[in-house]
Amino acid sequence: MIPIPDSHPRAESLRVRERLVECLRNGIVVEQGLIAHGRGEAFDYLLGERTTVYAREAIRASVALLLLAKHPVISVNGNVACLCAKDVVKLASLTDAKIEVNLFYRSYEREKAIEMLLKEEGAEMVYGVGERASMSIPELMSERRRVDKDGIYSADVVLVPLEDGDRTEALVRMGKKVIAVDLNPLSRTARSATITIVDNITRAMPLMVEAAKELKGEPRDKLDGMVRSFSNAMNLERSLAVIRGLDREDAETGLDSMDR
Ligand code: PTJ
Repeated sequence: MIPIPDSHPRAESLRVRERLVECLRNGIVVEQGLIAHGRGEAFDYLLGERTTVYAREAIRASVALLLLAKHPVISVNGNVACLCAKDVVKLASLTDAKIEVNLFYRSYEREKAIEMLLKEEGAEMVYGVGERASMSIPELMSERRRVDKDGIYSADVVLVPLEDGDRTEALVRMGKKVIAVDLNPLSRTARSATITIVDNITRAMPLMVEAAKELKGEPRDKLDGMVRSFSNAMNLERSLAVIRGLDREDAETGLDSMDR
């Protein structure tokens, strides 16, 4: 890993790249994961590399939905494991969610490497590894169709950071509520999820953990109100307006420069 001086204007972004390259070398991330991250970076640049007020609204509604769920599951792929394994474990513990490995470029070796990383960070049980992923999501052709009977298959709410559109649509068709984290507000995933957080997972996941700590003790009707009053279509339009430089409300809050 090359030393990155704190004074570098893109220091954080460069550190994340280094981490992904390290994860490519140790078998967690696939080459395509670096390309996917590059696409995400481009949108992040346009968003100002900060969490917008709209992403914060989506984060709170998502955490409320996870806390209300009977069988919540957090789906983990290579990039997510690499960039936020610790926060995945924390969020799962706070919301009583299961953790399932689900890969687009599936291999048993990667599943085991990701399982081991999650366990190093404190996960007790990791679903979806090897023979456990014996059920199929109907009408889905990719390797992502294979899911765990006791995990995603029987979940009512699934958090799918960095997802592909096909599976999001298929999960919604199965009657599940889907929470996506995607920097691209135009993606099919973003458009078809129940709630989309348009933010970098490296910022969104720690904020979800904080929101879960805060909302955990709240009454169900309050959480329910937060979910009901959230409109994904409107939130995406607002995120898009930020990208297009048309949104003053977000720019004027100054929240992010204080919070980070
Ligand atoms: O580990 P695997 O085998 O499951 O493969 C994982 C990748 C990411 C390669 C696979 O899911 C894939 O090909 O993803 P896509 O279809 O390219 O979608 C990635 C989406 O995530 C794009 O819309 C990006 O804008 C977005 N994205 C990338 N990096 C980030 C991100 N969104 C939030 N935070 C990021 N850091």
